[in-house]
Amino acid sequence: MTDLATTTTTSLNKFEKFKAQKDGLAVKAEIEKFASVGWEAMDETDRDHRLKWVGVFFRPVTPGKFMMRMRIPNGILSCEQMRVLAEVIQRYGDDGNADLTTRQNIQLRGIRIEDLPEIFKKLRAVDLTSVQSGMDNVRNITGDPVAGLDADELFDTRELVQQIQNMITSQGEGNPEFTNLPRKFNIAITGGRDNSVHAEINDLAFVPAFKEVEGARISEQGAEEEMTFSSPIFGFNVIVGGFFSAKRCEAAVPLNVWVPPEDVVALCRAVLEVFRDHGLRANRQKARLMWLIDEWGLEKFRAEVEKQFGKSLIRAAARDEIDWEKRDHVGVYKQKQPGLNYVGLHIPVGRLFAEDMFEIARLAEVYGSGEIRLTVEQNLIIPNIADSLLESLLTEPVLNKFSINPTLLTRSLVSCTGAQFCNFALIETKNRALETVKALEAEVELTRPVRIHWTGCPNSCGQPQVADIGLMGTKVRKNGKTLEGVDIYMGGKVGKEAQLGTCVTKGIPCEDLIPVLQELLISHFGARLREPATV
Ligand code: SRM
Ligand code: SF4
Repeated sequence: MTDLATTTTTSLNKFEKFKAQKDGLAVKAEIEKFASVGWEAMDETDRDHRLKWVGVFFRPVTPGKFMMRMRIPNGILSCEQMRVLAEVIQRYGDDGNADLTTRQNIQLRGIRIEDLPEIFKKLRAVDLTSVQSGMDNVRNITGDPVAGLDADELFDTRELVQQIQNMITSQGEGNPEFTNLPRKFNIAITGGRDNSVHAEINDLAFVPAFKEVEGARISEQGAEEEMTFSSPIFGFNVIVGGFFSAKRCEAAVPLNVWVPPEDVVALCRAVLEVFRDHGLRANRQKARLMWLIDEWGLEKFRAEVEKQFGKSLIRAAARDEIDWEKRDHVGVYKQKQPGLNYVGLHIPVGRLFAEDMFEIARLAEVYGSGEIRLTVEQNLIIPNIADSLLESLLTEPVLNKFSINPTLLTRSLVSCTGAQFCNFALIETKNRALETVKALEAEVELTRPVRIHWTGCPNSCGQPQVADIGLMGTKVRKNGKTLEGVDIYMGGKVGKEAQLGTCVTKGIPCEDLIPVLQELLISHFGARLREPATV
C-alpha cells in the first residue's frame, strides 16, 4: 500500500490532489479534444499541469504558444528525427525555436494546441516521444555523449539508457506505473572516466566500478546463486539523492550498492517503486528522494530497495573509475573506430532555429552516419566522420555560427531558459549570458576555459552549483529601485571528485556585474587585462 493511499486528502498539497483526481497521463487520450476546443477553453489544470505528462508545457509568458519537451535518451538522435523537430517549429516562424537542455535534451517552442494531434503523429512516425518529460515523472535519462566512440570508455551506456527509458515509459507510450511519483526524478548513467553526466546531481546515478564478487546471493527464484569471480568484473556503484531545488541542494550519496550492467534496469525500477510508494508527499518542497533518505536513514532506504529488488544487493566497490577531468567534447576528436572522428559543435546557450537544425541534420547525413548527439553543456556532436571528409566539413559556413573552437569563456557558457519563456525567472538569462561573456572577452585574456553557468532563479536548472562561476538570478534594490541581479556561486568541481559550489556573494545588480566578474577571472582564474590597442 502506498503512503499516498494512507494519507488523508486534506493533508495533500494541491498537486497531489489533482493527481489523485485524474492521472496526468489521462490527457494523452484527450489531445484531439483539446485541439478542437483551443487552449483558452480548456480545463485549467489539464492545460497548466497535466499536459506536462505528455511533455507539453503551457507558458504563462507566451500564452497559447506552448513548449514541448522531448525525451532524447542518452542525448542521441538521428538526422531524420532532427528534421522532424525542425519541421515542427518551422511553421511557427519567429515564435518557433528549440533549446538544447542541461539534460542532453531538446525543447521546442511556439507549439499551438490545435497542431498537437499532427505533431504527435509525426513524432511517433520517427520513434520520438515527449511522454513523462515534465512534472512528477522521470526526466530525460542522461548517458555518455561519446558512448561507443570513446576508446577509453569502460562501458557503452546507449543500450542501457534506452532500456531504462522503455521500462519507465512503456516504450515511449506512457506507463501509469510511474506517472504519479511524489516529485520529479533524475537518472544518469556513465560508463566513461570523466563523469560526463554530472552523476552527483541526480536522484539516482550509476558510476563505473570494478568489483570482486564472492559468495552467494539469492536469485529471483529464491535459490542461492554462486557469484564467485576470479577477477574483478565491471559494473556500477550506485549513488542516490542528488538534487537541486530552491530550498536545498545536495550531492548524491553512495547507496553502498554495486550492480552488474544486467541488473541496472531492475535496480532503477526498485528505487522508483520505493520512491513512488514511500516518498514524502505532504510538502512539495520536501518531496525529492533525498528527503525520504533523510527521514529513513540510508540503511533503511537500502533495505527497502533490496526488498523491492527481490534479491540481495552487493556492497559497493571500494572505488569507482571516475579519474579524469571532465571533457566538453567541443572540437575534433579521434574515435575508437580507426579512420573515424567526432566533431563537437558549440551551440551558444543551446539555442537553435529551424534552419540551424536542418543544416545540422544535413551535415550529419553528408559527412557522418546521420547521427547527432547532445551534451549536458547544451552543445552538439556529429560522430562517425571519415578522415577523408573532415577537411571539407570544417569549411562548412555553419561552423562560423556553431564553432569547433570557440573563445574560452564562450566555450563553457551554459544558461537556463530565463525570463524570455519561463515564468519562474527573476532575470533574463540567455541573451545576457552571451553579452556578458562578449564584454568580458573584450577586456581580459584567458589561458583556460572558465565554466560560467547562468540560472534565472533558485530552481537551478542552469546548474550554477557545478560551475567555476555560477550566477543565480535574484531581485536587488539599488537607489530605491528593484533591479535584476545575481547571487554568485563558486567552487563547483566536475569530473573526478566532483563537488558542488556554494554562494560566495549575494545580490549583485546585473548592471554592475561585468567588473565583478572581471575581477574574479583575474584573481581566481589567471586572466589578464588585455593591452590597450595602440593607434
Ligand atoms: Fe528545470 C522547473 C527548464 C533542467 C530544476 N525547469 C523547470 C521549468 C519546467 C519551470 C517552468 O514550468 O517554467 C522550466 C521550463 C522553462 C522553459 O520554458 O524552458 C525548466 N530545467 C529546464 C531546462 C530547459 C533548463 C535549460 O535551459 O537547459 C532543463 C530541462 C532539462 C530536461 O531536458 O528535462 C532543466 N531543472 C533542470 C535541472 C538540471 C539537471 O537536471 O541536471 C535542475 C536541477 C537538478 C534537479 O532537478 O535536481 C532543474 N526545474 C528544476 C526545478 C527545481 C526542482 C525541485 O526539486 O524543486 C524546477 C521547479 C519544479 O520542478 O517545481 C524546474
Ligand atoms: Fe526557469 Fe528558474 Fe529553471 Fe531558469 S532556473 S529555467 S528561470 S525555473
